[in-house]
Amino acid sequence: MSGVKARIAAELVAGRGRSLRYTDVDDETLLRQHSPLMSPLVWDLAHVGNYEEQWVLRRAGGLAALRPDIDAMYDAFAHPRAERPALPLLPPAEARRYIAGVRDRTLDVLDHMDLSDPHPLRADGYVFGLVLQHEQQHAETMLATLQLSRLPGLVRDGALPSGRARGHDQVLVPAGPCEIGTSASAWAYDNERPAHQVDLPAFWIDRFPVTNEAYEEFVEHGGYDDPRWWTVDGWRWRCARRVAAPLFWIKDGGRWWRLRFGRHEPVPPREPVQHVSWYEADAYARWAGRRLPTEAEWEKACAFDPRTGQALRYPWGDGDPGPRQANLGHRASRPAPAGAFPAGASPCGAEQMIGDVWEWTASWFAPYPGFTGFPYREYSEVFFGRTHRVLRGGSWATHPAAVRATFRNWDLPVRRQIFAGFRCARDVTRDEL
Ligand code: AVJ
Ligand code: FE
Repeated sequence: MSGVKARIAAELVAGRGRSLRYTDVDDETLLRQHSPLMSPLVWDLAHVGNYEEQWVLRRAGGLAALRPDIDAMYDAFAHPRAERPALPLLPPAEARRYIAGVRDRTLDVLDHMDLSDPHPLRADGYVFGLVLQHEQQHAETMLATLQLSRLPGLVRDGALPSGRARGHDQVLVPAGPCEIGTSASAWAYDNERPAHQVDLPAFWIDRFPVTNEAYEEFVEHGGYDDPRWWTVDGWRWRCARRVAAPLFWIKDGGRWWRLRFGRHEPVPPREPVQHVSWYEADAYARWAGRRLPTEAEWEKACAFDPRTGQALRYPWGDGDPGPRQANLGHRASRPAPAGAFPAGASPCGAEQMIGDVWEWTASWFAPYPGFTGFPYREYSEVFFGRTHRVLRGGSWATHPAAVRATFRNWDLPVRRQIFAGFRCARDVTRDEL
């Protein structure tokens, strides 16, 4: 096998390992809907296999359908999440057998595929990048389901570097044009394409994501009780849901605790805050006299290298993420404290842009100029508009294969079960110029 094929095979194995680990629980837990926001875990499990069957085996590999009868059941658009538990889903053992059978054939298709074939699904192994990123994205979704289920287990206590610096520190990103998105990255999604220039004025951005201790000040200073800090929609949401702190925070004995995979623990002051909605992130930023960065600002702070005028694949360069650069891939079931990854700093000095927590941006999820939907409209296109906000940078639960400086994630502004936090930005004032 070629180096590229060996890498694809290894990434496929890694993703499947996660899917199986996160579903290594009793059948009742797999079949139950732990939250109306999430699918039963067994739905995700068979869905990743069915996606792989449709894209790798049928469309790219030209094989006959194995289970066309279940396509509709695992089509995310045919059945909203709330309906999924009522479907005649494959029972766990059958789901595991089905996805293993698909995977055997996938490896066979890989073995025989000519990766220099110009067919858009086959060139550079695009279709394998598609399914392996898809499975990793669902692995993260499964972790969010497990966190919502409040079941113990699957919590990992892997070591993470400790933080060094204190918060509130901002770095300056100089004015000037910068390349946003990519046309070259072989496995980039349609929504990351094409590369285009954006000219931005100078701005300041936080060196670190906002920490729990900084966010707690907002909570304790009545940030949730003052409509001045909230947008109209945000205030309405906060009142209707009676939100007073991040999801999974509980006040007891005069201090804040958090629930993490079924365990209560004191809120760790130096970790980035997570489980906040876009509305909360936006309100905090206004309270702090700042704002959320736009996604172009975020990407420039993450990847623009003023020495070359080029954008890097990651803040530290083009090399794959290493353990000293970012907290990715579920090493531990939490973000690392602010300042834990000085080796992962971007050229402008921003840290922890990749990994730890997804970061909400000010931007709606919208197409780049020249966008073309590929390979299907339902991946990105149907979500464009003033409905979903863009998140960047990946979380501790994101696999390295499913994040890079140009990667765009999106969600509704009310969502809090994802591993999302934020950092703030602000304009450069006249006397700072
Ligand atoms: C990019 C995380 C918003 O989970 O809805 C999974 C990824 N698309 N299956 C999602 C996705 C199809 C998507 N997000
Ligand atoms: Fe999916």
